[in-house]
Amino acid sequence: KDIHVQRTLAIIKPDAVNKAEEIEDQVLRAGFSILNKRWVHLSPEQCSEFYSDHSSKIFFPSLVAFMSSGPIVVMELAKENAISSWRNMIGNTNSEKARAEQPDSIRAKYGRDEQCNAVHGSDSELNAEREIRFFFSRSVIEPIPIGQSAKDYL
Ligand code: DGI
Repeated sequence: KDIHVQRTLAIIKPDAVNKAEEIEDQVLRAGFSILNKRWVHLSPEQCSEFYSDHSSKIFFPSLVAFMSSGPIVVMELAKENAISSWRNMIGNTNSEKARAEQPDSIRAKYGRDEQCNAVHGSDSELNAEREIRFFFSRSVIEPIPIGQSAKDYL
């Protein structure tokens, strides 16, 4: 049988960092390895770069403002079929729809709507590679030391 270990990028967004430990527990219980983890607070410019695929969307300015509004937890995850596995575990982009169709999903439990939806997951191998590189192979984003809790930082 073909076992394909993949890597993906997960983000706990500003609206859910107060539940970071709870969410990380679920990540580990689902069988993911956390290869890398950082707390960061992105500038609006960095958020615009991260979401550049969405720059023409009507919601882009609002998305950038939200994602730069506070600290986030960024994790590089590994598992068999990590990309689809994590996307399936987080549920629909719209948290209300996630609650209707997949009540045990992360967005159903921790998200509010289609913008404040608690978590991010890469949607392809190409994007996973780009996103992992964005956070873990540059020094321009100042890290908040791992181990510092959200409430110490906020
Ligand atoms: O890959 P996803 O995060 O599930 O969804 P996506 O790539 O279509 O959109 C990226 C993010 O942009 C999403 O997590 C939240 C935000 N977004 C998507 N659709 C809307 C939106 N934000 C607002 N305000 N309105 C939308 O319709």
